[in-house]
Amino acid sequence: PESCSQIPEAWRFDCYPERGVVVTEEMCHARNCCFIQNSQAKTSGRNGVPWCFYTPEYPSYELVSITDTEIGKVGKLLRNKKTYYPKDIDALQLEVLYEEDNRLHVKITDPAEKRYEVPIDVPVGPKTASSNPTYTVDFIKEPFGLIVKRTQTGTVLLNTSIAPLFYADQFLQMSTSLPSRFIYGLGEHRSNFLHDLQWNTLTMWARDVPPMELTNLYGVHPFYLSMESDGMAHGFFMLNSNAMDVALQPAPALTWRMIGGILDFYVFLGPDPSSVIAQYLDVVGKPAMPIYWALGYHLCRWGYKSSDKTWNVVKEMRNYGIPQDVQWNDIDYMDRALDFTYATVNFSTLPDLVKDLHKHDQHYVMILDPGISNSLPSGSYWPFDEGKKRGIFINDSNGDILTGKVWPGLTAFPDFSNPDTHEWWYQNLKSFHEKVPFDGVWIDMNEPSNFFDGSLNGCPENELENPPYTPGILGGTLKAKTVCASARQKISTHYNIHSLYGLMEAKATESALRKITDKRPFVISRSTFPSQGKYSGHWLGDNRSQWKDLAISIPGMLTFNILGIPLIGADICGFGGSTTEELCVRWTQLGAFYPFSRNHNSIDEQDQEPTAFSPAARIAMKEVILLRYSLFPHLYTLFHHAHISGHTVATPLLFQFPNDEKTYRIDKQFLWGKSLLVTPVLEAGHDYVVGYFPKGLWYDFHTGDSLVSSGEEINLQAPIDKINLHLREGSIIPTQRPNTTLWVSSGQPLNLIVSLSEDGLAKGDLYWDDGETLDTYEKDQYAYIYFTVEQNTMTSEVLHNHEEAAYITVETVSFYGVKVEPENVTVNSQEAAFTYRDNQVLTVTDLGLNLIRNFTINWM
Ligand code: MIG
Repeated sequence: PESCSQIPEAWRFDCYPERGVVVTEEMCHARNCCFIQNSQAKTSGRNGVPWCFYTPEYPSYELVSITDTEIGKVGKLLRNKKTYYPKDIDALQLEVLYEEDNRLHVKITDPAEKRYEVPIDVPVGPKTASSNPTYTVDFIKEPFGLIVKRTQTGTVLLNTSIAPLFYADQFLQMSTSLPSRFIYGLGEHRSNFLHDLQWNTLTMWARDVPPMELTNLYGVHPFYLSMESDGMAHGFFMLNSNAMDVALQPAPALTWRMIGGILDFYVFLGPDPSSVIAQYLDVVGKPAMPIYWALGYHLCRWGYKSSDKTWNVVKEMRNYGIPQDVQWNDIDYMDRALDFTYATVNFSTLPDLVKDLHKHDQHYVMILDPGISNSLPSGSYWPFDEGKKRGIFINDSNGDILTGKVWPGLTAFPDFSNPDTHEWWYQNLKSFHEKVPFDGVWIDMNEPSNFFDGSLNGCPENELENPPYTPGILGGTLKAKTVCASARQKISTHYNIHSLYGLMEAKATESALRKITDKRPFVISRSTFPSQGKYSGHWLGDNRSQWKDLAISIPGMLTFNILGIPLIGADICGFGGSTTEELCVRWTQLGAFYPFSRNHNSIDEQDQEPTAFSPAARIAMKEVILLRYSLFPHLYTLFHHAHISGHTVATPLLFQFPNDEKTYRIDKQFLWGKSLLVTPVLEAGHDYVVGYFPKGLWYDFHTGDSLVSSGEEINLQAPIDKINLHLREGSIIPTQRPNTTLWVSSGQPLNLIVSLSEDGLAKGDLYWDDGETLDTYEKDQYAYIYFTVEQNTMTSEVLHNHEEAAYITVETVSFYGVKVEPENVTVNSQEAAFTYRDNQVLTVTDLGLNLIRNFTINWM
């Protein structure tokens, strides 16, 4: 019809999203859609303007009733024309829940038959509607649509009426307009921090593959943050774990396309970006408080051929005085790649190595893969024998244990959706811990990864393996490099819970470690799902030793921070390929500011530990790791705020400057918390770096020199041994004299760094506890100190006291931006020693102030 051509290209919603087909007019008309061919060829991932798109009057659901409930509305939706996918669910129930002033929850379900729902704990909403919602919800009857607006501004945050709603057994589709082109989140993908809306489809289905653009990767996070045009922000979370596409188009608009489950989503109203994240994490769970040494420097590689080789690396690090908290081993340590074993010949000294690490206040983490060998003589491998007996493995659709293949050869996969599996996993970990007293666990290959597609015997032909629509999954099928979709697990088919494998394994590992060590568990997982931050951190997977991988690690790190997994980093110096000395120095400088800082390398690549390079490179690396260690009190405090308030640790600039649109694309710089700006060198051969400084006063962290920005790019010197760090005006950062382990370092005196605002104000804080006891905040076993400066007076106020802080003293305080040289400085009214430099830095020294007592410092 003529109306087709009137639909602007950007607003054409794809009626034929199937991959690998060239749509013809005939095929399109069979779906009753508009067909307009354009020059762009349709290819996977980036489709271009669709040739086949919905007509404005395309049949959808009709809202036939809507009534008020205590907490919102309940409605009934009916469809009277079939879609082109089988098993439409013709009658749906709509529930609109006004849960909080800043949180709307909507659920669309099949009232006739219970469908699969994601088994993560979300808050049970209140019984009554929030009293002052910041949103309004309007309903369009026919075709059904939902419009959510921000009351204050009238901005439309969600409008599902722009394309038809689908709700078939294996195809659910909902589109919405977006208020701007600024959208973030939607992991896990390799992309810039700001997503591209140019016909960009992000597919989600957990997958083991070295990160590349436009493919589904290890984790699945159907959450986005969107900036509105006035600096306000909102978030949207689709609580669904089935394979899906999220199609972005320049309208701007977004389409969710899922192959199962229900429509269950939340809108978070912020209105600032940090509040959006906190509200999201109220639903899925805030991140765990890490054990202190998790924030140290970690060394790992695939290909340490023996425990002695591993041990030598540790010894060399010690000899050079390079900080190291944790040594890791990859699968090399295992006997024939079998979980819960160690190679008796090459790794015979492993238990001694671990004891030696402990003696030096260092820690040990080893890898575990989910695949459990199923082909050893019966009676010789407890994990399989016992697992089989207890029925804890994933079964194929016939009910037999599914056979896959991973490093140990043919394997079975534990079904972590079964509580019995958690008990079995714990018993395995516990008995291994008796032999090798490891401190944390690295869980890899948990997409789950399988060297076969499906299983040794392939997969059956059925509607789970070959759904009517398959999202743009790498490999084209659900079973690609994983287990069969129709495999059976305790709570559902693998089809539904595939992307939860890493989450469930992390949960089992976390709870096992709690029982074994009675300390905060340290778990790093490759595959992740919303709520993961409660149980583990994550690393960005198999990157390469290339400059572009260095740069792209920042958006990865920022994205996981907004997804509630702040314990995140990339393999420092790169995993695959061979690094160069310059790249590795620059990567160590950036990596010193990853919340999770680990150098990791692939097998057969050249060594890349800091000890493997020239003295100059080694010293540059040592310096920046020491810098990280000196910032530990601040970093630890940031994790505390992440844990209790859902803040980010590594923060996108736009979070602090939402009214400065220039920050919306920035992902080559980032903040720690609210005020420490990191501007790393990301290119080869550069001894300078251009960074953007939002309007205001900034200070060079190292020198205290001030810099006034009008909101501009500034060219900074960056010789090979320097990382640029700037402190925003108005903050106070606790630092500490560093040492080679955090155990020693975290007992050292503090040096507070104060950056005065134009009006001479500043504030900051410190959270302090013993670093490893579970739930110290919840159990009141912590100290919390608040620092402020006004009118030339700094006050340290102990808001919550605990003896742990009694071991710490404040030794020096440096004030940046003291405009007039003081004549006199007093500490608790007593005269004190100080120095003043002509770059306006006042340093008060020899303080020896106990952290558990309030104090004041005044200058005149
Ligand atoms: O198939 O354990 O991402 O960090 O070194 C490769 C060996 C399996 C993939 C992980 C990588 C690890 C490697 N593993």
